[in-house]
Amino acid sequence: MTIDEFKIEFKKSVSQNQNFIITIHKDPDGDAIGAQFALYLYLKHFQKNVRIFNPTIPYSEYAFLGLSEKVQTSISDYSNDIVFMLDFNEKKRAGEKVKNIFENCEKLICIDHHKKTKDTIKGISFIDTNASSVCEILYLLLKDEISELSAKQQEKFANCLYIGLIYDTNNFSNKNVSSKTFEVAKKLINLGADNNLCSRNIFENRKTVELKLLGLTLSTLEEIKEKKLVYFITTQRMLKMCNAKMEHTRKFSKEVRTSEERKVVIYFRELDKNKYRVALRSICIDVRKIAEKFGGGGHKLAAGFEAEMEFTKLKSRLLELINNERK
Ligand SMILES: [Mn+2]
Repeated sequence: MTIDEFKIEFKKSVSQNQNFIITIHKDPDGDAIGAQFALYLYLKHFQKNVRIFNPTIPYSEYAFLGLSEKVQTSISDYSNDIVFMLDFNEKKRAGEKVKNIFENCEKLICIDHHKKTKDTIKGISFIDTNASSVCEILYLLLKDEISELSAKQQEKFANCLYIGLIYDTNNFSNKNVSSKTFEVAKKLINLGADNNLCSRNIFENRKTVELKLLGLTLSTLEEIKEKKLVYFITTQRMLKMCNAKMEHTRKFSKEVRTSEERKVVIYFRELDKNKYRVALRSICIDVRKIAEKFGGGGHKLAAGFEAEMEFTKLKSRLLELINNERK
């Protein structure tokens, strides 16, 4: 389906229905939240009943958008609603709470840029894996009517979508950036998006406690030179020392990038005694295959999993699998 064909379907669904719920995946990122908020503003403009559902309240860096208080963490009576799935197309990624909503709502509309999974969507789905972000898709989908919004609302809308763009492209530096991404960015700036305000809130306004914890975490960096592999860890003890929470680590896997010197990067987080969340990054092996062996998943270059195992055992099992994958 082309975006123009989808636009016709989308507009039909919007004009024929009154009730909408917008859902995103668990551990939501800037693209998911930006898209969710922007679509909320759009539907509200047409006097629709719109509910924003997230399993958790958005992190404080999104507070400046002024929409976090609209988020509901539980929802009942949804049988007459059109439910949007933004930034994911595998239903289980939204978590347990949403299962019934997906089963019993009026219709689902999925808008995503991830690889299509086997899940069937009861409704319509538009997936463009060439798009940098869902926010890029949403701009192209909604742009015709944006000028109808008040100047203030247009600015808000533009900031929401701009956040998705910078988050998923790592400030326009990732491979997923195309000339279209820059065209959309230009239009959003013209609508009033504030690039400095967005990137300060998303990338720079980090809590001091987070930086202290990052210092301790990076001090654990170990290198296996001949394998061009590094690993590092955040432990429960470090959290206590810094009076920090595990959520403060959610950007840490980005801190040690892969390079010619570090072809494989492993980041361990101790969730509990003998329980770890592991992030894998590589430019030479398919780390999704390894994550899948532990019941996890992800992409070829970036994947993750959780494991209940003693640390040294987990580490040696993982190094063994990585070695095998390299052969
Ligand atoms: Mn995304």
